[in-house]
Amino acid sequence: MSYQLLYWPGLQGRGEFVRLALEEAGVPYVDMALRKDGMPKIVASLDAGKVDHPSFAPPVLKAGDLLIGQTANILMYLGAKHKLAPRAEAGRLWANQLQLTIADIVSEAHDTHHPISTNLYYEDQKKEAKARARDFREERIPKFLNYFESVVRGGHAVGSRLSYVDLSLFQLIEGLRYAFPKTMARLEPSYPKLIALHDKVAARPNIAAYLQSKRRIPFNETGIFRRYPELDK
Ligand SMILES: N[C@@H](CCC(=O)N[C@@H](CS)C(=O)NCC(=O)O)C(=O)O
Repeated sequence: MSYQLLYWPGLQGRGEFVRLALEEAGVPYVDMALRKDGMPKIVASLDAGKVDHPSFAPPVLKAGDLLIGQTANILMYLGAKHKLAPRAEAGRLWANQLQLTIADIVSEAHDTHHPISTNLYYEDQKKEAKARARDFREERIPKFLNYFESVVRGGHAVGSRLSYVDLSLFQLIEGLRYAFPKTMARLEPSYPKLIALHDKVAARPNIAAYLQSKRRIPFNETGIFRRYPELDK
């Protein structure tokens, strides 16, 4: 079975957390954003008139007859299928709990450039974005990263082997570095275990190959992690 990833074209966004799991697992998948007939399928996955389990927003994964939405939910599915999560209930729940916490900080990172409304341009909420980004840099990044640092044991976030949570923590660090380079340069020395985990993930053969490939869309200012120098200090 080949998976279909249904996600917006041209940006990493939340789709990237799913791509990393698919790439690490080494399973074939079709990135529907790259196909001519992709967009109608992406839009259909959100439409109750067209599919049984419509998602509110992408990413969505089509796996055979299953249509799965919500990043953490997709990763829970892939984790079980491709040995990217523990089998036992306690481990599965722990992985999901951490992934949902990653989703929380990802939403907050998004809100630094869209603090008032997703439907307004960044340029129309710049003043508020500055205030929001300041709080994110000074309070929220340290609070979340302190937490993640505290749960990394023996080089992994969940148990003693690689899980999809490690892949997502890698992506979180990458995204924060892109969007807030000065802040991260200052903060990173406080998070040696997270940075070691990030580096270990980057060096995994499938991930390293993926990062060098054209499939890895560069960060840009349409994604979640955006580099607006005025929001970093
Ligand atoms: N909680 C969802 C959030 C999904 C989400 O917000 N997707 C974005 C793209 S990254 C989107 O298309 N949002 C449209 C909207 O919220 O109206 C997840 O983690 O998958």
